[in-house]
Order: sequence, then C-alpha cells, then structure tokens
Amino acid sequence: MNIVIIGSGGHARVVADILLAMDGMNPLGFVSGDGEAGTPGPLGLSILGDDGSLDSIEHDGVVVAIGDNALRQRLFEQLCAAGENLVAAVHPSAIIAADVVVGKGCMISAGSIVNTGSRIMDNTILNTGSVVDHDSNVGPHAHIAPNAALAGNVTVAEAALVGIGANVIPGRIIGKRAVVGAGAAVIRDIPEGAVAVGVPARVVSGS
Ligand code: JB3
Repeated sequence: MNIVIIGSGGHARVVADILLAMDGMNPLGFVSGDGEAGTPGPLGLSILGDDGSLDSIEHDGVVVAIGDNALRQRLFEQLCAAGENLVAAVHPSAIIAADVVVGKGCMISAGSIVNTGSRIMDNTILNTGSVVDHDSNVGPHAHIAPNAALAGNVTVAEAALVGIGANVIPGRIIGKRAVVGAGAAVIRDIPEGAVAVGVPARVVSGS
C-alpha cells in the first residue's frame, strides 16, 4: 500500500521508519504543515506538499503522524470525513495479543506490548516501549508515551496523555484530555482535563 504520512516532525519520522519495517507498506513521503514540496526529508523520503496537495498524490492510505493529541484528532477527523483510508502503523517488534482490537490510524511503536483483552481505539499512539496490560482500554486520540505502563483493566479516555515513564496501577481511569506527567505513579482516578504529576500522582490543575 502506498501511504502518505501527515506531518513531517520527529514523530512523522518514527512513523516512516515503522512503515518501512512493515510488510506491504510503502511510505511515499510527508505532507507537512510548513514544508515546501520537494524538500528532501529523512529516510530518503521527501516533503510531498501541504494538506491541499493530498488529492493530487496517488495513494492508498494515510497516517496522521503528529504527537499533539488535539491537532492529531482534528486532522484525523477531517481526513476520515474526506473518505481517506486511515491505516495503522505497527512496528513488527511490538507484541500484541491475538484478541486485541487496534483501531484506524494508530501508531504502535517498537517494543510496545499490548496484552489480552485490551482495546486500542482510533488514532492512538502507543509510543516506544510502552505497555498496555490486560483488559485495558486506550481511547481514541490518546497517547501513551515511551516506557509508560498501564496495568490491567486501566482506562485511558479520549485524547488523554500518559507521559514518558509514567505508571498506572490496575483499574484506574484517566479522564478525557487529562495529562499524566512524566514518571508519575497513578494510584487514583484522574478527572477529565486534569494534569497530574508526581509519585503518587496528584492533580495540580484542571479539576
Ligand atoms: O516523545 C516522543 C518520543 N515524540 C514526540 C512526539 C510524540 O510529539 C516528539 O518528540 C515531539 O515532541 C512531537 O513530535 P511531532 O508531532 O513530530 O512534533 P513537531 O516536530 O513539532 O512536528 C509537528 C508537525 O506537525 C510538523 O511537521 C508540522 O508541519 C506538522 N503540522 C502542524 N499542523 C501539520 C499541520 N501538518 C499537516 N499536514 N497539517 C497541519 O495542519
């Protein structure tokens, strides 16, 4: 499949590398918010143009490869409405139980583990080395950052961010658009829109 990568920053480069490692995926290049068409990009791929140029590029699918959850959600929804095929980029080294549901447009990076009974909803990022243990739900447009770990039966709601190296004990709920800071240890539910940091994690704003 010929795939256009939406975005051209660091995250897009990681997604490009994943697509190159996958069987049957052929990344064509990047569609950028700020780059000039034809600009040489990383991994031998070029900037193909801006969002307006997508229609003129022959392709089979797209991946929105932008870290910011709100921007990634907006572009994902626009592209879905335009009839685009949002494909998942899943690194071959990720370990994903056979019954796990992976939604459209997800990025699952190298070394991630997703255990049985879990659901990874549309347009989520499971970043490098992250762990989603059994029966957990990661909502649409969420981001589990590198080396963050969710224990069993955790829910991460829509567009929430679990920061790098954070841990969440079994059964906790991270609310919509909440942010869990780097290295935090979540032992209580985190409300919608809240920012929680520390060990144990305490809400510092938004509730
Ligand atoms: O922490 C890790 C491992 N990765 C971070 C990732 C999750 O998020 C990374 O370190 C960065 O902090 C961040 O990566 P990202 O999203 O690549 O950030 P940045 O380098 O700022 O790139 C944002 C990209 O979004 C740029 O290429 C912009 O051109 C692009 N962009 C912004 N608005 C857009 C638009 N692209 C398109 N096509 N359309 C837009 O409207």
